[in-house]
Amino acid sequence: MSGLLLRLVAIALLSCTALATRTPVRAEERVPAPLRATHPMDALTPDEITASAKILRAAGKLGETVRLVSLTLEENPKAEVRAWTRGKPFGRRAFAVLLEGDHLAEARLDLDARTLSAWTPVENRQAALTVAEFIAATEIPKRDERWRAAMAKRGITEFDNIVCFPLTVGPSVDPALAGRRLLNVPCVDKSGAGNNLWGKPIENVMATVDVAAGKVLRLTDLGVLPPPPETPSHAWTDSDRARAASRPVEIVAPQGSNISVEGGQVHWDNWSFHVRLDPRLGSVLSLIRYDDRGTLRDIAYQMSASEMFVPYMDPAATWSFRSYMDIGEYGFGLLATQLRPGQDCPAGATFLDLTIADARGEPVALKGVVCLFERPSGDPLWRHEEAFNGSFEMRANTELVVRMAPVVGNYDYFVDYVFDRAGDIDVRLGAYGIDETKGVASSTLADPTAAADTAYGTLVARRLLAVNHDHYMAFRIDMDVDGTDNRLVEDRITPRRISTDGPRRSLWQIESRPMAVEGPVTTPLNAAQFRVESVTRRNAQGYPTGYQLVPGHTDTSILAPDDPIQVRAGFTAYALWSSAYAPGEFFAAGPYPNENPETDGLPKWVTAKRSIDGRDLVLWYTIGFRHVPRAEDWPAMPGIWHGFRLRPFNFFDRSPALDVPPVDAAAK
Ligand SMILES: [Cu+2]
Repeated sequence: MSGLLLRLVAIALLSCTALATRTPVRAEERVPAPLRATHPMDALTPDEITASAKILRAAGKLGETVRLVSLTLEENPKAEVRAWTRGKPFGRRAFAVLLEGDHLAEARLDLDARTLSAWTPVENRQAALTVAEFIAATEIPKRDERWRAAMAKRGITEFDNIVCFPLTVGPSVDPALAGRRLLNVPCVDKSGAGNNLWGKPIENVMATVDVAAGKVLRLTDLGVLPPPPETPSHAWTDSDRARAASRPVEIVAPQGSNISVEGGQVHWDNWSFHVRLDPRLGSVLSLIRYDDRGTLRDIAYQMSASEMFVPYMDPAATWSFRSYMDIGEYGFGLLATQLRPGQDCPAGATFLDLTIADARGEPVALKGVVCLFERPSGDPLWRHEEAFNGSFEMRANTELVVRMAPVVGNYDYFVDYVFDRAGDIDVRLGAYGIDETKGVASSTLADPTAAADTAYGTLVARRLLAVNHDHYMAFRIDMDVDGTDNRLVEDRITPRRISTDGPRRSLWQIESRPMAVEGPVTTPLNAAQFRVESVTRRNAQGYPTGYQLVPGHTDTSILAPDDPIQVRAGFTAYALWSSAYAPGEFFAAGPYPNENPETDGLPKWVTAKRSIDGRDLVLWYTIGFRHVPRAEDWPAMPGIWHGFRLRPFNFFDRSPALDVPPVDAAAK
């Protein structure tokens, strides 16, 4: 969790000096956070954050002992935002989650009237952890006598090189600990470590901390285990440098960018959308529209990540709770890292600065946390060489990428939205970083302890195991295909026996079936195709205009439904769900997954079985993949990408990409 800690400390330091610290990396490519909202979907501006804190203080709700867990834009009603046109006035509202001791509450603020419009205490739920709590929790064990004694048993009496990583505790199943602000805190020894802190876990010792009370409630010690002998590094200078440097290969736009960014409003090719950074969800794309020969057509009202569930597969007391909800417990936007020009994104990319609120309601600038860039995919967009007349036509594929990279402890995630010139949107999740590691007795499979040690993971170095786990990332996709009146259709690929005079005995046909009510899609995703279609518009051939969701590789959870960590992650049981649109339904595992032992969010909402036939509907797609670690993951993982695609399906009358000029057209 070292990256997380550094990031949190950086945010804490930034918040002291707030916006004065802003120093552009390359001013000409940077788009500062808007000082004034010019679009209803703009994130809260620095002034609005300050005004919100003032309203809360005036109402007596943000005293010295109160912490703001989050302060975000409260979106205006969807119908209002859809009808809004540039230059028209719009209302501004904010939503805050506040914590005082164990008391959690939600506040709704009217920023135009400068009033607190609603105050709602929240019972029996724990909010996400705050930056201050994480920082505090790193030091709490070091003050505890039991923890010090456990360290002394291991010969550790100086703690300057001991780094402790606070971890969320998963569902609260121990009545003795119920209602407390808990973190489980294991530690590592960073003596001699360079940039990799994951090589020397002080295994088997873990403090369970009540961060509100500032004390250790319980110390778990499963026995002394000598630390792994090696100090890993992923610095280039520490590699064997056996590979010669290669000549550069770059993405450049020699005549300038085709991307236009104004505030959060983006235009590229025929696409337009709004992008903002939400502290919890990360990048949020809204009002995704396609300019079809002068007519702006709706495709999706909003698209964002919703929740990320990462359960580990080790039953030890110091591991079994590890079932992180990276978005609801930590926050993807809060942990979004500054993207480096020429490294994370091409040097000529456009970088967006964004502003969030700290625990006291001060605005904090996050620099360059979203980038936008074009790239040639290297593949054709379309092509045909006609053997019978020698004609040849091809169009090169250029894409627009919208990227952010949250670092959640040991993991560096990339979330990309990729737009092409034929109406496709690829949503991609990249997983990078470092394996979460466990100290063990074995160095190789030849050791007598190896069978037991490797039951739940893979040895990646001497006495170091990388533990098996899953990643499930739910995306919320509020489709509006040519308006809000849509339906979800399953085109079942159905094999048929046929009896003809010829040699054929079988073929397949499409059996289309609209989904009447919300819920999980239980048909195996490879046995059908799934479309969201308009009930109000048809294409030239008479088909309802539609967009297809093309699943990628996906795993669903195979944990037992009564496993407490699965109970709160019910959305992972199926890869694809639908729900009726309802304001406020953003989070697949509910608004407060931290410590929650119950099912909340998507699986709970859809028990209402609301109609989605001809209504405003939302798709939920979870990218799921199991991670059996391998030697090559250590000490820094080469990334792996998974995703899904939205593509037009009878949305247009024919290929929308015929008018893309040929590669050599500019020269003619
Ligand atoms: Cu992994």
